[in-house]
Amino acid sequence: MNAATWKEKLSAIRDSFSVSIAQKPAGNPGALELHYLGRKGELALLLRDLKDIPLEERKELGALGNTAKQEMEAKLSELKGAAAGAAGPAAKTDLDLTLPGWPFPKGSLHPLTHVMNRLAEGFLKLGFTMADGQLIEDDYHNFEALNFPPFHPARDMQDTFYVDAKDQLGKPMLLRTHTSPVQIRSMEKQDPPLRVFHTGRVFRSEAVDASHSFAFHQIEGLYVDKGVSMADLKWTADAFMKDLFGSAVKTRFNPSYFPFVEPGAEVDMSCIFCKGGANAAERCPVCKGTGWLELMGAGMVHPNVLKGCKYDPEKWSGFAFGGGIERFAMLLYGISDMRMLYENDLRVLKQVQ
Ligand code: FA5
Repeated sequence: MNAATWKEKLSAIRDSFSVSIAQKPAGNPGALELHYLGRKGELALLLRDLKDIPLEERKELGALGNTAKQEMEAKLSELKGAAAGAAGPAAKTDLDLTLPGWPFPKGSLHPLTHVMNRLAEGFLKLGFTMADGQLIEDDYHNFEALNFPPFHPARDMQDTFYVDAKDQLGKPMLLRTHTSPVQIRSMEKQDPPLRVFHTGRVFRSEAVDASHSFAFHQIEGLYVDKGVSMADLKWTADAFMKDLFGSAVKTRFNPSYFPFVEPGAEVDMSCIFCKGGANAAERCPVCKGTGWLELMGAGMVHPNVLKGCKYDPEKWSGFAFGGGIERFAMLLYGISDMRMLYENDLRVLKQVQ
């Protein structure tokens, strides 16, 4: 090949490269690069032909070839930049990773759930296990097995919702009025000794006011073993109150009546607001100046209840207690009206998290 032919070939390659670049502004720059500048590309092969050209002409042609190569490389890198820009937001984007995160409101547990979880933690620590119960009960488990015979006046203490279904004895089923049926169901399921607690919803046909609801929550505890006494009940009630309200609180027992315990008691706790009356300059509105708050019912399991569950009362004894969760929540969070716990007003819920 002579120098003139070589120059013509170089000029043809440059022209065809210019046409290709113009036709594919955002095309595949890699393919063009390979076609013209690759090891077996058109320009590379032409440059290799220089070896056949006489030395004195070769220098000039070599310089022309190198200039053409540099121009092509410059055009190709321009094309690569344009292709990257067209590839989308990853290459060119408005995303600003330094901006703060999108505000996402975090949910939290309802105060009643929170209190039930705290109680559960406390009783699990004392060696109690969590027992199951059911919201729709039969007359036997809610009343009769708990020593409330039919027409017993104590039934009047718990105004009952009946549902449109009958139990195996043909008696109407009901919404449980307290968590005490869990005592019976636990003893039916398990031989003594046993130590269980349960938290859950109960229902009474009552007018709603600041301290009463028709659906509320209770905790129930039951411990049956050999030689269990009132002293064990007093220690457990005291430990339970201290765990929830702090080690400074005191507990006291007042005689009371529930058909399923004998003796029965109301458990009072020293008022956490006026510190048991000690700090009350005026009459405390929460404990009404008495220095004590009534918190739970409790007592030693009645022998009739043990017998009904096939536990021998000569061999086994036990204590049981039950209290209202709403009452605990109101005291813990300083809520004066129980209805606030059911309205789900965020202004209240956010204060008691
Ligand atoms: C009982 O329900 C017994 N089962 C407690 C018990 C268990 C006694 C084991 C002995 C042994 P009482 O009816 O007092 O007892 O209710 C217990 C608690 O439930 C009350 O102290 C109160 O805090 C709460 N309570 C009762 N009625 C309502 C109501 N209408 N609304 C909200 N809380 C209530």
